[in-house]
Amino acid sequence: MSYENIIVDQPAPGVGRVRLNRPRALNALNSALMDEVMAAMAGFDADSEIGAMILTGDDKAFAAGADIKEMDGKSQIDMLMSRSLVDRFDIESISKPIIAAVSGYALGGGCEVAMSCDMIVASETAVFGQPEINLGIIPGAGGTQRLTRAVGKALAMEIMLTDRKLSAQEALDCGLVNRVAPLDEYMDLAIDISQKAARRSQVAIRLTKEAINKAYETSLSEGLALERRNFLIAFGSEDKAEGMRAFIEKRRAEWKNR
Ligand code: DAK
Repeated sequence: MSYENIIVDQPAPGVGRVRLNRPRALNALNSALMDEVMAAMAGFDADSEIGAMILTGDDKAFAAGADIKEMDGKSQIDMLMSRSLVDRFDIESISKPIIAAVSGYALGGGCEVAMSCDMIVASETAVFGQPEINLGIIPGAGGTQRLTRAVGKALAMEIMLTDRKLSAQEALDCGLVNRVAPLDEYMDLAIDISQKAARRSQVAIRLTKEAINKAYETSLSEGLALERRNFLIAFGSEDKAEGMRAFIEKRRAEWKNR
């Protein structure tokens, strides 16, 4: 499939990568781009050769937010009736791990998309923020919820009420990102982390991701019940038999993803 707003490749065995490619607009997220991102990710999700995905931009910008020029002139009803950024980036529908590799600006919807991913690897130049307040709107793709859960109320308030930006190091210190690396190394690090997940049993990976995400959605007892259910599903898999046999025989497991 050919795309106009993204570049899709496989930088390492088992790893699919989607690069946002509107550099002149700092990868602002317009409707066409978001539809392409989701189509590419759904393709990787359905591809048995792919075990994990990277979503990235370029060195200057992961994404500077939803496309303000596209939103300008749209009415409330236009936004209601069209599929929004939130609908378009339906992260819940992707079962494989997604690593956001962030360099430069991750602002507004860009920050929200990165936070929707399962892990974030940042370059030292990354800048995170939710500057919607400058436009007279509020974050609408999860910022008030995901950022607050990640960094806590005090810092979330400062970021969203005063347009306080976070450097990569600050984002690391407050738990928003997993890792920070120099600009010329962050992508290799994201690929390395992706491969570590891609090499595992995809049955166990999928069940683990579902259970961790549930921790944000539910009470402890419901979360524990889902974990137990997923544990038992994993316990019945061919990969469980192989994983335990390989340990006992002191060899590397060969996953069937069954
Ligand atoms: N949209 C459109 N174009 C953008 C853009 C954006 N978000 N950000 C940058 N650009 C464009 C600029 O207009 C400029 O294009 P030309 O004028 O050259 O044609 C080009 O990218 C380069 O930008 P600058 O010249 O401004 O570059 P600088 O290095 O000077 O500044 C900057 C970089 C990132 C500080 C600045 O560009 C900036 O402040 N950008 C806007 C950041 C922002 O406000 N982001 C939040 C957008 S609002 C929804 C859910 C969620 C959302 C919407 C709806 N629903 C549920 C319906 C999300 C909303 C948002 O994200």
